[in-house]
Amino acid sequence: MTVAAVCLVIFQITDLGLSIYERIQRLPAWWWIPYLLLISMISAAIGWLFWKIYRFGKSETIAKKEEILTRPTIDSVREKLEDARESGFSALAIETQLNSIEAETGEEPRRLEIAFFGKISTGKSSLIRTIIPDAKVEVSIIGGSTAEIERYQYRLGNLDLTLSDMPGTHLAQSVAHLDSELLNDARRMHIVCYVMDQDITASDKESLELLHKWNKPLVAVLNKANRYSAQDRELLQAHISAVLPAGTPLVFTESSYLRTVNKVLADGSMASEERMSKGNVAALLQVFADIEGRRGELGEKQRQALIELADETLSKQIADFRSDRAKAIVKAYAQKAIFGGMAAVGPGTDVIIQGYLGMGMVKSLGKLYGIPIKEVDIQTLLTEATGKAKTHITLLLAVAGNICKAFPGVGTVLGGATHAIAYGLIFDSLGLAIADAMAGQVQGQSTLTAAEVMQKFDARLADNLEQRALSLLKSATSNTSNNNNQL
Ligand SMILES: Nc1nc2c(ncn2[C@@H]2O[C@H](COP(=O)(O)OP(=O)(O)OP(=O)(O)O)[C@@H](O)[C@H]2O)c(=O)[nH]1
Ligand SMILES: [Mg+2]
Repeated sequence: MTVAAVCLVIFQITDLGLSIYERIQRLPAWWWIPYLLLISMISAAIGWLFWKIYRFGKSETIAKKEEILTRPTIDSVREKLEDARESGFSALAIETQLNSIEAETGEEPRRLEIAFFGKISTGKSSLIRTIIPDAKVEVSIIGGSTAEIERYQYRLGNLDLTLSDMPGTHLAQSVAHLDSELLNDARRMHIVCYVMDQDITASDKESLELLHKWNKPLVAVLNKANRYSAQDRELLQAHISAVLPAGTPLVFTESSYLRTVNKVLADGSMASEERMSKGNVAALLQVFADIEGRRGELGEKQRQALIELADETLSKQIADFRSDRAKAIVKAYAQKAIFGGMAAVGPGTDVIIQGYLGMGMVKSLGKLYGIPIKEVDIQTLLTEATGKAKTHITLLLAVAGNICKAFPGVGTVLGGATHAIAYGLIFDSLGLAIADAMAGQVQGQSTLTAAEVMQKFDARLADNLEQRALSLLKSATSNTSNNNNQL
């Protein structure tokens, strides 16, 4: 049936096309050439329109991805700070940091700071002592000898370098256990020498990938190379180079270290003696010498790293600030809901949730998170929340009833206390769910969906209810007595 219909349509179109073609042939060229041109232009325009509609969603997602990948700039960090300031946030330390980063714009760094970073006991301190023999560097067979970053000044040709001896990334099995402060310290330096003393491990790779993701110029160092035969070195060279982030040079070094030498004395007896081995850091020094011409680029990368660190610290501080404020807002509204519940003529969740209280809470949270939500969307959200709350109301009333029984005086202090506490729990759950959903949104854009909020609301309505009801009741009664005292 369908095939027949399709064939019929094709025949009709062909028939129409042929009859038009026949008639056009009979017309003079001055008539049919512009006519065909017009038809092609209209078809091209329609085709282009369809293409645009088809590409619309896709190009937007690509644009969004690019936006996410764009690295922050001083201006974007300032803008973020400005937006958060509108809800009462301030971060003087970050502003000072931004000012000092800005003050150094365009200048090539006179001194380059190189971090000696890596797992415990790989020989970071020994390497520095080999490069600068007079330096008083703490070296120990027991890991953890370097507890804080120690800085040593070193001049190589025309280059002024600061070699920074970092504490070993202690027994970390993975980056998740790494001291993030330590990683951030490494991130602030111009170059990171990642020191290993064996084949590259999974945690080495994780650290290196993280540093590479931050665009940090890296040098991989395989120290204690004297422990390996020429053949093993070749295998290590091939294996490590294959997994290093692109463009990372790998050098083999041997630091000078205290070794025990046994010798035969003149009387034939044996004696052991401790001697400092010579070490060999020539390959590493060569890499350092080669960076002379890269000062500008290294300075720029370090500046960018500082901006990114400031941006991350700021985002974290803003998130903490908003989370604290959101909790305070939700708590205040939950208390208002308790008093609203007591004042209500008859128990009914709709009046309270969909009334000015619910509206006020969502608006306050939206303002705090810089998420614009239309009034109609708030209404939809609150209607859905009311429906959801109704499905939980029996349980909520039971929990609230138990709490009231445990505090017999409450019934007299708070009339209709059971319903009031249940309302308080609903507001507390809804507010925290909205705040949680808003915290995951991109500033200034509203992609907040009622479904997402309802999912979180559902979880909150079943979470630790007794404890939360108790704390709501305590703060409500203390507020009541405060109010009474004030009267
Ligand atoms: N065989 C050999 N041993 C070395 C070499 N370099 C360092 N060592 C020994 O490795 C041990 C640890 O050296 P450190 O320089 O303290 O290592 P580190 O990486 O600074 O250690 P932490 O600061 O504790 O993380 C010491 O016993 C050194 O003597 C080397 O090239 N070859
Ligand atoms: Mg050390």
